[in-house]
Amino acid sequence: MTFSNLIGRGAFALAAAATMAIAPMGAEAKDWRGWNIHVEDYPVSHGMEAFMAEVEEKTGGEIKGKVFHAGVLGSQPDAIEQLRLGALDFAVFSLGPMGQAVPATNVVSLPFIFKSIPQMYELMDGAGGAALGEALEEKGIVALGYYDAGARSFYNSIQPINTPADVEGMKIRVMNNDLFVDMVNNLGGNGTPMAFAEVYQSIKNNTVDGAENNPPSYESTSHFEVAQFYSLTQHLIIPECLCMSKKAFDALTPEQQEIVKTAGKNSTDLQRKLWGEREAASMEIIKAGGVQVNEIADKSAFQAAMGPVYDGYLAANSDMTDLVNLFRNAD
Ligand code: BDP
Repeated sequence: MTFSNLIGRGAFALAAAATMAIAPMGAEAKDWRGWNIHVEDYPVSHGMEAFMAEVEEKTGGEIKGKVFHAGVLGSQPDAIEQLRLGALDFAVFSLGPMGQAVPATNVVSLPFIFKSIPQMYELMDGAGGAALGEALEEKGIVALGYYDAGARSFYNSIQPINTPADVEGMKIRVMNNDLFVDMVNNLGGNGTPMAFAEVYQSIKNNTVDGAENNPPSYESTSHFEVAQFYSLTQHLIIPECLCMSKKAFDALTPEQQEIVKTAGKNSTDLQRKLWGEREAASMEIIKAGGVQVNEIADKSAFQAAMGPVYDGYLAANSDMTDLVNLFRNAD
């Protein structure tokens, strides 16, 4: 290589570097990473894929990305931190284990706080969701929409649960949040926090007697194969958040931000529709798999047992009183 050739290359490299430096912010192609705890064929997963596809298409490929399913990028508590730091760009999180990072979200982890799924939609699409959105944003998370995760009910390998007395002495896995430990303990059981990925094995080897979840998660994880009593207590309705890293969101142009918000809304609509279909399908699968399902027409004994959970929570978090009342007193 001659000397003048070398000079020529150097000048080219300098020119290229200068072009990159003056390119407008947000103009470089982005390559997003999305975190998901669920398997690929699941309403959350389809919602996330649709979100990414719409963002990719509408930005003409300026933003590309990949959804990593089945929790391969780690547990939810770790993923929340990564998202806040910008190491992950988007995710769908249950608001259940979000309380530690964003205390206001604990309001939806209070048992029986919502009266029904339609009421949950109304609150989350209105004042309730807006209040939680602000709290999330203060912690570096942008809520683009709230997905449906139905209602959670208890399942176990011992017996049907019809009254709180049936929970007596049972070791029940819960998501990582003291409120859920308190919830099970106030029913006379032993609430045991544990990562989602460990539950199947723990029920199988009797480390725990059961857990609690919505029909699609109970089915998609095969927990129903090892815990064949499903009792429809429906004690928790916990929405999920299609969340973006505020760091990643703030790095977008205003046009891109609009595209992302619209895609978030569209994917939420899609996920909610798919959720209803999957719930029905999951109930069929578990029944065909030998599960004994029992309805609980009168849930008042379970609700009454939750009084101390509310009292303890409000005593320790008096600053949350107005927020709890906003949800609790809604029609
Ligand atoms: C599922 C939620 C998921 C939770 C899981 C759990 O969709 O986000 O991680 O429950 O129980 O219903 O851990």
